[in-house]
Amino acid sequence: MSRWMVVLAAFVAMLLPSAVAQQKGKQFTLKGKVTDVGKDVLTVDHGNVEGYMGAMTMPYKVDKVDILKAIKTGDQIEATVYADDYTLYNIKVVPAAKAKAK
Ligand SMILES: [Cu+2]
Repeated sequence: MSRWMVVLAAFVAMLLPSAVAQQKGKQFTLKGKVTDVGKDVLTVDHGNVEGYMGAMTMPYKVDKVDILKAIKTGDQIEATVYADDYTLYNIKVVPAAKAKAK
């Protein structure tokens, strides 16, 4: 590898993370029931997200993979989502009693 290539590679490596962390779109609150807990994906049967998407069951990435250890199928969750991002942020498990009372 030439010296120029090394410099170029270092430059590209520096740019990549900022390119991946694109600007977030509009923020919404998603509420739903977990239908599957994957290794780094959570499948959620979510209700209508006003102004974003209708009710459906779909997989989402999560902001922190560790949270998946605390979540199980059937859990009622609430999370923040951003338009066209398909990632759940600040996931909160809603206690069953509270979810039922609603
Ligand atoms: Cu959806």
